Formats: sequence, structure tokens, C-alpha cells
Amino acid sequence: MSMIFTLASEPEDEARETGRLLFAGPVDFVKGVTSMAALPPADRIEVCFAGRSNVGKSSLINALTGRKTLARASNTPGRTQEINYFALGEARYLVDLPGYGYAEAPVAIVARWQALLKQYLAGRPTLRRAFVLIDARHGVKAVDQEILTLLDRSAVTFQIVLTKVDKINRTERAAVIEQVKGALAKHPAAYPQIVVTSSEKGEGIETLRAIIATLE
Ligand SMILES: Nc1nc2c(ncn2[C@@H]2O[C@H](COP(=O)(O)OP(=O)(O)OP(=O)(O)O)[C@@H](O)[C@H]2O)c(=O)[nH]1
Ligand SMILES: [Mg+2]
Repeated sequence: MSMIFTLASEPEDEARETGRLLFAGPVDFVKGVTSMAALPPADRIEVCFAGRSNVGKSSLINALTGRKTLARASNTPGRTQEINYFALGEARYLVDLPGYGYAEAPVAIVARWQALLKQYLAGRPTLRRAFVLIDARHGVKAVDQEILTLLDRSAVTFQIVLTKVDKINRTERAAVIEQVKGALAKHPAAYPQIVVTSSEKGEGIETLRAIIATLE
């Protein structure tokens, strides 16, 4: 069976409004955790943002919540070193994950983060969807494939979010979308719609808000 991958369409008015309202409400940093034992109680739907170091995870959380400095974004790869929990009222947790594939960090530290990342992705019962961010300039790489395979095995639905599309032109955009579609073909846990975003310009942000707000 082959899956048909498409771009996420613009949300219907009602979903857009549901998304707007959710993200206009209170957003609070809950805690940063470095072990599974320290995760908050699994009492609500949560979504996480995974991706290579520097792909734009923290920036996307800031764009979604309209708070410029909620999640720490930085030019220094490997900035987010904990699993950071943000609460959207009592409705949702947004989870900012440490980046993977960052070669410069000390090996022992990398091994510790990666172990935690994998435990989290495979073992969180309320994780409803993992957004896996892919830099639109680079497409899906081998390290991304490793994470996608882990999500397949854990039966966690994941959705690809292309980031930083403001940095590429139309031709490059079409090419990277084709590359992503090809890379997803062998992943049963892939959600069939790709979201194209720019945290800088706001593209795709309302769409992603609506997706998160309407998850059941
Ligand atoms: N032009 C542009 N730059 C972006 C966008 N999103 C993020 N960036 C930049 O990319 C760099 C990394 O962004 P972060 O949000 O810190 O990336 P991260 O994935 O959280 O990184 P780690 O926490 O280190 O894994 C920063 O310099 C951001 O300003 C975007 O949509 N457009
Ligand atoms: Mg970060």
C-alpha cells in the first residue's frame, strides 16, 4: 500500500478560530526535565517538536504562542538541552525537545540527551502527535530517518513540518517537498499531510495552531 502525501490545507474557519482561541489563552512554562521520572503527570493531550539541532523547534513554539521569548531560541546549536514543557491552559502540553544530530557537543552529554529523547518518544502515553521538523533547505537526512523509524516502532503518529521556508525560493520549495514525500513513503506512522512553515514570516502558523487545537 502506498500513501499519498499532500500539503496541509488551509484550516476551515471553525478550526482556525479554535486554534486562534487556544493559542490566545494562557501559555505557561511548566518545567524542564532531564529524566522520564520528572515528566509532569500524563493528564492531557500533548504534542512535541522534534528535529535536528537548530532546525527551529523553539522558534516555532514562540511563533505559535505569539511570545517571542517563551522558548529559548538561539544561534548556538544544542541550545535546548532539556525536555521543556509548556501548558496551553489546561488543554494541551507543548513539548520542546532537545535537538538531535548535533556533532559538536561532548559525546557523553549527547548520549544522555539522545537516550532521554528516545525514551520520551517511545514511552509517553499522552503524546498524541510528534511534529518532526525538517529544515526546508536540507530535506530529510539520515539522522531524521532514525527518529522516524523509532516513531514507527513506537506507533506514535508523526507529522512533518518544513521550517525556514522564507529562506528558499519556489523551485527549491517544490524540490524539497518531493524529497520529503519520497522519504516518508516507507513510514507507516507518517501523518499524510506536510505542513510548510516560516516562524519568521508566519507562514503555516495558523494551520499548525488549528491542527494542534483540533486533535482528539
Ligand atoms: N529565517 C528563519 N530563521 C529561523 C526560522 N526559525 C528559526 N530560525 C533561526 O534558526 C536558528 C535556530 O532556531 P531555534 O528555534 O533555536 O532552533 P532549535 O531547533 O530550537 O535548536 P536547538 O534547541 O539547538 O535544537 C535561530 O537563529 C533562529 O532565529 C525561520 O522560520 N526563518
Ligand atoms: Mg531549541
